[in-house]
Amino acid sequence: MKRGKFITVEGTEGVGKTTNIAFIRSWLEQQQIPYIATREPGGTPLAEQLRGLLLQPRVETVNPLAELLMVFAARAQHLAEVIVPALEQGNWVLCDRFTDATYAYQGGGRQMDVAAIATLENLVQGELRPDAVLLLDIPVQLGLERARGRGDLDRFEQEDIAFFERVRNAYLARAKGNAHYHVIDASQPLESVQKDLAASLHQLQREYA
Ligand code: Z5A
Repeated sequence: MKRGKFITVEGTEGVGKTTNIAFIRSWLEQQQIPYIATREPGGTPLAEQLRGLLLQPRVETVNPLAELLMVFAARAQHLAEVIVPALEQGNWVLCDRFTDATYAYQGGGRQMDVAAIATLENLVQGELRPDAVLLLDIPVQLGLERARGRGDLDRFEQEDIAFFERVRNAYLARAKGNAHYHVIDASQPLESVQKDLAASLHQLQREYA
């Protein structure tokens, strides 16, 4: 059986991931492509518990290495239980964030050693990498204005603007010259964002055929 495509959706705060993932799902359904939609951190009961621990605001300072290891612990479980079996059964996997988020948030935002992230990536994923990264990009200030209209802030959302500038720069640096990244201008009106997303999805579908 032909392995499915592994597509991830990435971006900083307020880029519209949730809104646009709903659009991608309806596109996949229209094309009658079998798929599963999942998210990181999370995607299994254990990984969702780890997500809760990671996002919960707390008084105790969270050690960046502890945070990084929790992200990859959740990922190992998610890969074994959900992502790899789904791909092997021929499904496309649509994942809300994956390891590019680790390079952006822990590498860029927390300024952790990128080589340590790469070591864990190889250990946890082997050779598995996304076939396409749909990176929704938006100026940080605009994204924060959109996101902060939503109410209570999680532990990451409480970071300052410099943190999110580093996150955005890390994403854009990874995307540069890398053909499997599709950088989409998410500051456009939603209709234009979704037109660009559909163009990327059609390209992927052609490559898969
Ligand atoms: N994290 C990490 O540190 N390391 C890792 O390896 C991984 C994750 C995997 C949880 O992520 C946190 O985990 C994340 C990094 C960390 N940090 N945070 N925070 P998450 O993905 O669950 O959380 P999120 O970033 O808040 O995602 P979200 O809920 O999908 O939010 P969103 O991208 O902002 O999407 P939205 O709710 O669809 O859009 C926000 C608002 O903008 C909403 O009112 C929309 O109606 C509006 N919107 C959307 N598009 C438009 C356009 N085009 N025009 C105008 N308004 C728009």
